[in-house]
Amino acid sequence: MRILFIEVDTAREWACASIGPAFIAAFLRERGHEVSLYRAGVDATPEEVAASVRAAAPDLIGISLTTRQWLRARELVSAVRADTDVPVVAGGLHPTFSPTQVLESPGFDYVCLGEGEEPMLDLVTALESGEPTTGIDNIWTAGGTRPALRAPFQPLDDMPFMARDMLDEYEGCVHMTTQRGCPFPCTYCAARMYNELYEETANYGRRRSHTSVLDELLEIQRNGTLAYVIFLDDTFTIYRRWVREFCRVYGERLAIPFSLHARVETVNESLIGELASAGCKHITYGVESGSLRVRRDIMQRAATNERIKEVFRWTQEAGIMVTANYMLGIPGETRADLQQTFDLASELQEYALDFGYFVFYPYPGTTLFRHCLEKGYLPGDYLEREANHRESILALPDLQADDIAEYYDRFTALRERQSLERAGASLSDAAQATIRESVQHIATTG
Ligand code: B12
Ligand code: SF4
Repeated sequence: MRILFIEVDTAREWACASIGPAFIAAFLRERGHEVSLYRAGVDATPEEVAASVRAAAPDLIGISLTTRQWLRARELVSAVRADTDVPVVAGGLHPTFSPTQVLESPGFDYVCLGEGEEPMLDLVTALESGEPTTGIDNIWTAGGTRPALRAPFQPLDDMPFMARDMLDEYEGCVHMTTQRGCPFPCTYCAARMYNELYEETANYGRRRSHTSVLDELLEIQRNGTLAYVIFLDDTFTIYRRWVREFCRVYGERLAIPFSLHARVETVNESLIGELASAGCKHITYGVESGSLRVRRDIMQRAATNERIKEVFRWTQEAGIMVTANYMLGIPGETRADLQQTFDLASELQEYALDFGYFVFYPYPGTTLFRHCLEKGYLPGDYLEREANHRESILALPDLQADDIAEYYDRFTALRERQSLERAGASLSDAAQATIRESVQHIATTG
């Protein structure tokens, strides 16, 4: 069967396409199906997308969605289905946690809840053989009832390597996942909601063996260029024993520069040293708030500011670049908390190469989404509003939208100052203006 995945771009600067379809494509191709990707760039009109899909002549259309992609996807699918009868199946975080919203929209025939490889194979097999598509675990048919869930795929080593042509990678800069799931309880996080989804079946958290990870990377190296590895795992540094052994084998056999995401609680000075020796060049840490109260009591992240500073210092001393991420406008936060976040960010500038700052958006399924719904913080038309990290959609009792906007601007100015300082005062006024403009661009697209 011929399956076409549509990637719904919502910004120009995201280099890679969604990861889920690359796994599903590999899984389906192993079983003889044809899978391709059509990337709906930000400038493509619904009519152009519909025409491209028609030209590809698929038997089934797949679409992977985060909440950010939802509104544009809804428009595109509606246009595509006005033009063709080919069924559409949506999967990913947004359809998993807002399935009825997706299934009630014109053109969506199926939603896949949770992991998609095996359900998608069953759906494709049923469609191909003309069998009914009802009763497939994880696949919710429009007009039908919520399906049962099958247990997550085990062991991950048996999963084929991602189909890299589906990712739009270039120049040997590759994306890798070594695990699925994150054991931490952050209340704003959509990724961890898979743990709850799968609570009744089996543990969602699984990790590949070192051999499997190395084999994939060595295969990429044999077939082309391997210049840089981006580990996408939510928290690469969980299970220190796994990480230590990884550093040993990766350092010996590859030592290609790589980056990863970590939490300050999961690392210590010696582990950071081992990561540096293996080739780690960049770590992104979530700081999120400068207020311990907000982090501990609202976000369920208990690390102290002292711990954060210590880990940033160790990382910098090991020669690894650090990026810090912050959040503004969390329910329960006050202006004084925002000031503490800004103060901590200013202090951490000494160690952090760069930072990201995001206005809180309540993702469906998360603890904080449910809290916002119960407390009436969400506007009545929230389903029709774009999910962005620039301005708050919430009506919060302790914080005005203006406060959040003011601090957002202060973060933008801090980042601009930092870029200018790093670029050096020796640059011309015109060059400095260009840097200011690009920083502004990043700040207004996040
Ligand atoms: C890599 C990544 C990216 C990449 C690629 C995006 C992607 N969706 O893969 C890039 C850099 C583009 C990106 C960007 C953003 N991201 Co991001 N990203 C991730 C990250 C860290 C890992 C994704 C991953 O590796 N998944 C591994 C695969 C195996 O899992 P999966 O994606 O869930 O796919 C499986 C199933 O969902 C299902 N499935 C998925 N698609 C489909 C489609 C079909 C047809 C079927 C049947 C099944 C199916 O099958 C897959 C295989 O089992 C996740 C965190 C996470 N763990 O999910 C955040 C995450 C997806 N990102 C998030 C966010 C918020 C963003 C941004 C808005 C960031 C920003 N501040 O601007 C943008 C928006 C994305 C966009 N395109 O518009 C949120 C999404 C929350 C939500 N409910 O929407 C997440 C969950 C982070 C979080 N902690 O909350 N991101
Ligand atoms: S550590 Fe990251 S991925 Fe894990 S629950 Fe917290 S925010 Fe989500």
